[in-house]
Amino acid sequence: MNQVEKWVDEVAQLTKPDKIYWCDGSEEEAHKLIEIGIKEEKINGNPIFKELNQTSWPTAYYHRSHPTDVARTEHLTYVCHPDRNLAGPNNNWMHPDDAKSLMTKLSDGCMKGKTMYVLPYMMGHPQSPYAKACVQITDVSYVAVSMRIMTRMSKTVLDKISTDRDFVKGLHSVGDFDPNKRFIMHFPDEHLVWSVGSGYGGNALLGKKCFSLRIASWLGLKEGWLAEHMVIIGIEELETKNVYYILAAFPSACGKTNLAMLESKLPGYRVWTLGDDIAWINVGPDGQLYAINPETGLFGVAPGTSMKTNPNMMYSLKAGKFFPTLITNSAIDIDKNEPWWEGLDGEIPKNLVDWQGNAWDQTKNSKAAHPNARFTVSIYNSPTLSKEFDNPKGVPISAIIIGGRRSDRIPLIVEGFNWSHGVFMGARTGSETTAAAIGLKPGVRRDPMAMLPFCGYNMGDYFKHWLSFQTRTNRLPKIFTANWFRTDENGNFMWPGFGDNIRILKWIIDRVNNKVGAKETPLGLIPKFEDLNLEGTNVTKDVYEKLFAINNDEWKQETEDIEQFLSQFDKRLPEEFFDELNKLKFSFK
Ligand code: GTP
Ligand code: SPV
Ligand code: MN
Repeated sequence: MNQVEKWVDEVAQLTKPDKIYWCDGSEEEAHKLIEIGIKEEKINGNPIFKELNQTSWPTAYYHRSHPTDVARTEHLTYVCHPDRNLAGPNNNWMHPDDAKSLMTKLSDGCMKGKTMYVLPYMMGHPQSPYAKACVQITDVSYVAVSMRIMTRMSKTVLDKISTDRDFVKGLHSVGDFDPNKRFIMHFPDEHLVWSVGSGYGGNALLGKKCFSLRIASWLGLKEGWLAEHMVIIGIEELETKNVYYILAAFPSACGKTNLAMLESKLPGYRVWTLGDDIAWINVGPDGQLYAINPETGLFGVAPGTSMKTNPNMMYSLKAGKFFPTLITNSAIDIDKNEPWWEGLDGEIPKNLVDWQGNAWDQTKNSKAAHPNARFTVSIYNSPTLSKEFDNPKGVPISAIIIGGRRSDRIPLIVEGFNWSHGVFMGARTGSETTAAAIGLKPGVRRDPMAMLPFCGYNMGDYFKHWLSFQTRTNRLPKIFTANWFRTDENGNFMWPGFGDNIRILKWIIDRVNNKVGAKETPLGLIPKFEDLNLEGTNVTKDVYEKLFAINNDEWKQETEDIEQFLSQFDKRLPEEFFDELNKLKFSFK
């Protein structure tokens, strides 16, 4: 028995499945799994999959998750380092021994009567020096099919493991969906994720947030690289044919997927997609930062997605190329057998069932689709896919944007003075919480680099790790902070956003190329009105002033909030941050 077989055998002894099925990731197999999901497996009495209209939505299948299981559950997510301080105040912690015995109890016999699927997959291109071999075990076809879309799943990974030896383990069971028996446990030193009780997204597709961010960030700390919650895009200047690669971190449901597939509103520019959620970043041989996207799929928020906001995504969803595309927890137009969500183009269909399967009554003012309804679609379906997507070396990075969702006080775009100031700007970023996680208090929370729920170790050490790149190379990209979400007195967004975000990306490229100057503020450098191309928008000089306004009282309060947040990292906080905090305090009194 090789080491994978040994591990699978151990897990089977504990979980006691009826059958064990080794997946090969083929299209034929995906058809078979969908069939099983339609005819055999059930959640809450409902079949796992329902076929949608194959004429208007070719290859699309519908999935309804358990009603208590519709988003990540941060309060049930633990990072189990042997030492609590390594996990830090940013993580729930349990001692690995205690976590193991709890999970062993919850997993005993949890696959009785079910099939155990074994999924061998790579995160990253198999030829990439940065890629990692992984095996996930699961007991639901939805996860097996989703992983085929999201990762490079293939039996050849098993050969790689038998020579490389090192592989990342993901053990997943939906259990009985009881929220009281739901845990997502990470064992960073063992390269193991163990998740029971949830079949949803980031809780269940263990190659995604659990491995590629929580465990990978820990590997990155030890090995000198970064695993980040970031978009990777290429911006092509059509005249010169130059492509500038940019990374952008925004918290969950704050615009990454939309930015990744941006349809430029400025002639002369085109955006190429490389990733919409996760970037692994290494210092390349030439000293530049290089990024790869370890995933191959897009697990995106459906509500708000339309031909108006994200036409490239609508094409991808209906492309009918890579099999299959999954739609989870949207509403269904029962006359057409098509998925529907708030914000989709066209009239609201007359006969809708909501995401829980009940006839939808529009007068009741409830949402038909769950606000965190999502689609799972192959990135290879995307008309904007960059030709560098499969480049094992990744792409060289010119700029990093870190953002959040703030209705007030945060300017549209700000450039950091230098790397360490930029890192501080990223670390102090806050964002209003969204439906992407269950049980979060509404309002603003600090979310450094959009990594608060995903950093697999103490964030004090994480900040130092970011700063340490200054000592490794002098070719670091510029860092910017962005906020597309500032509102006016009536609560309306002042910035048009979506395809118009290219106007900000253009300014960033102009800054990278030293083509334009900038205005200095206590927060960093902002664009001069005349350097932004705002032709065809409603953004007047007056709106520009409001988008970039820095109000003393708001910032005095913001600074206090930042200090309070950072103080919990105590002695682990880098020196540089105290200097930056003092500068803020001095500026806003
Ligand atoms: P995760 O998949 O959870 O990591 O989310 P994400 O960061 O990829 O967010 P996504 O692009 O799916 O956008 C989430 C929500 O933000 C949707 O409701 C979008 O319509 C909205 N949104 C995205 N970009 C913009 C923008 O530029 N302006 C405004 N006003 N809203 C936006
Ligand atoms: C997020 O919440 O940031 C997502 C969705 O991308 S999930 O896979 O559930 O984490
Ligand atoms: Mn995300």
